Amino acid sequence: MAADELISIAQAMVSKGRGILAADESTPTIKKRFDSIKVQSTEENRRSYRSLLFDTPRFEKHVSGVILFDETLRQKSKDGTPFPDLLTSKGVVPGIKVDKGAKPLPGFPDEKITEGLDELRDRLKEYYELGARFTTWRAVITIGHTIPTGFCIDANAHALARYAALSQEAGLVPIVEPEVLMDGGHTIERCEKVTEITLNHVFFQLMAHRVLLEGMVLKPNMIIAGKDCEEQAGVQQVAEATVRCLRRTVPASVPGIVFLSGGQSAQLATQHLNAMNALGDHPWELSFSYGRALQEEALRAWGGKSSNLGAAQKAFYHRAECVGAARYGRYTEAMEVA
Ligand code: 5MM
Repeated sequence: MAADELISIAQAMVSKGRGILAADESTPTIKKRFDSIKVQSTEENRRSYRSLLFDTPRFEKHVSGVILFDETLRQKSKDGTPFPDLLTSKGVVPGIKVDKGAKPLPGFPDEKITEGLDELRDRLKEYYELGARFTTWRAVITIGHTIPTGFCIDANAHALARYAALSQEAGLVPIVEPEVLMDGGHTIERCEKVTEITLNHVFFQLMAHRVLLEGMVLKPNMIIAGKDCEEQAGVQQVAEATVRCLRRTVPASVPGIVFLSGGQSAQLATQHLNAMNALGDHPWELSFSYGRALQEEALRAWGGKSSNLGAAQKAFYHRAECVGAARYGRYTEAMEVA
């Protein structure tokens, strides 16, 4: 695959004012989301819900790409259009989650390693044929008293780099997602230190595996205190710490950084991104790849009822518009009530 094709896909994914919708919940995760609104997780309900999102009028104004799960990549809209074709026709790049989930790392209690490298080359070939143009692989780093260990960080960084190199070989832009979890009572300072070490290891491995940095996108966590920490930092502190950490670790050749929301509320995830972009010029685009923060309001408005489709699309569009404004540092609280 020519490098210029990878570079132009990566640039489209982080184009100005837009970001990525993470709709790649695996079957157990989407079940949890549906349980929260008391909707059964059947294949048809999952298809209808994703169809609602992808059919939202003008959502492509704020969304540059959508991450799909294997099942969704093979599903169709009501008129029979395969979802990847529908998204492509709207100028939205379809992507696919290719990892097989984070599993216990043997010998390292409470730590995880993401699996899925076996047969990946064959799966990538099929995903490209089905219309995907980018991939994601999520690694999970947990903070505790004696963790993360250097071994766990290294093992995950190595797997991320193997995956990224294989994706580029198949003509697919890899989103490299090392997530330092918000779970726990750790301080914002600890999150910053662990994220800095993690990103350093990840970029060391990416370079060692000869991954084209201009043809990839990074999806990290923001620098934020653990959920159970009593001292939660303000929006400005989170923005400054996150940008500082990224400046120390992410080469300027990477075209864009798309944050995960990681359990933050929709509004807070919007405020944090806005504050980072308001800080001024950065070497990379600072964008979003939110799952829960983009979907939670729409999911609640939908509640599994087709009669609520319009309300759900309105809620989804509104959040996409707010986060789209945050891409320029132009989001205001007034947009929440507008
Ligand atoms: C961290 O999760 C990713 C971003 O979503 P949030 O913005 O809600 O944090 C998300 O893309 C995640 O990778 C998918 O939902 C798949 O997760 P599972 O746990 O099903 O592999």
